[in-house]
Amino acid sequence: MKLLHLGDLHLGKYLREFDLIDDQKYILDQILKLIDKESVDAVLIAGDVYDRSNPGEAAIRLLDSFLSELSARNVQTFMISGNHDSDDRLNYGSWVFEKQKIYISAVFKGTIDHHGIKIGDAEAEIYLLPFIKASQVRYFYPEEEINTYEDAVRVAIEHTDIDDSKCNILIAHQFVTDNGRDPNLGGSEGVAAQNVGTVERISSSVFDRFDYVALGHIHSPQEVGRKEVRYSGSPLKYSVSEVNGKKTVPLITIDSNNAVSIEEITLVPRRDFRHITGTMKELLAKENVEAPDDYIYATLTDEDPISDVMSIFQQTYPNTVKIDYDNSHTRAEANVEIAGTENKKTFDELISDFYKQIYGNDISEEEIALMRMVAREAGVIHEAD
Ligand SMILES: [Mn+2]
Repeated sequence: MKLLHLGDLHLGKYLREFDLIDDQKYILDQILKLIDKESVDAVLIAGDVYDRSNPGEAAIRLLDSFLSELSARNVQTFMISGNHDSDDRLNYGSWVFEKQKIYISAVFKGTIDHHGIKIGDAEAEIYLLPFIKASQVRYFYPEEEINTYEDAVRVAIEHTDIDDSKCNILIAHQFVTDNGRDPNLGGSEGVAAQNVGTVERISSSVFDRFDYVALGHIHSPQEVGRKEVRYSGSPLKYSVSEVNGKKTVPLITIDSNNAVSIEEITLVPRRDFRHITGTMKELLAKENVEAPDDYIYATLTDEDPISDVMSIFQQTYPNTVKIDYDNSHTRAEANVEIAGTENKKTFDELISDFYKQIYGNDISEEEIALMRMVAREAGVIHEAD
């Protein structure tokens, strides 16, 4: 039996001003081709199906056609909601869809929904745990001590009847750590690691009873704690910070002895999202331009800012997403910023230090007065500073 693990589709997402719906359609078509090629029996979708709780028509149509294509192939679908989805909207029609072997769990009802799947000699039980918070589980079990998301998931598992002799597969959408070690964020999750409270972190060990855990929430593909507990990652790069990553999708095979094996398959997008670095002249030189339809993040090493640089770039690379500079000025600024945050120095002290670092001698009274005036005009400091 073969299962394909997907997550964080974020249908309807924009990359800055660029609507990604055509790229999403393309990648779902690639996934359907992969399903045909590998004779996949079931697809697991681990939440954040849509980018927003109130998805647009194009996103709804895209999910509709993807599910229809799966159903037409007799591929079973198991889908949960993530933190970006509206539970009730995603749950719409779910009991009707079950007749087509499309299983959706978007609303937590006290125990974890599960469905058996048997293909040839291989059998598995698929558990669907939608994104839950501590309060949602506390509501069902007021007598239990539930303070953290980990408590919530543990209690939900404890109250669900699980036959350990079977091959048990869980689909979940949570922030899962390996013994306190955070997963590597893609950057487009809508959560910053420093904002994730200890309350929300869940240790991968709560999933020890499961033979495979199909996770959603983190957009970089990776395992957490052991290779059978895994984030599929998003199928496309959804953030500038993901330009250097690669998108893969886990294909899980379960044999007749219930043994699980995992293969990571690379996804090739219609347009990649790439980071290029150099002077504008180098980057836009004909011989250096390749795949001009790709999404581009350009870092310019030119010493002076170039006016209207975005429109110049977009004549060659129409899908330029971001342009920044890496030159002596930006590096100096970065140094000042670091010094400033570390020591909370005054403006005068920062400028004096910086001056000394660059020129090797102290800044004069006249020069510092000039710097103060410029900084005030630029809005960096105010009269009171
Ligand atoms: Mn997500």
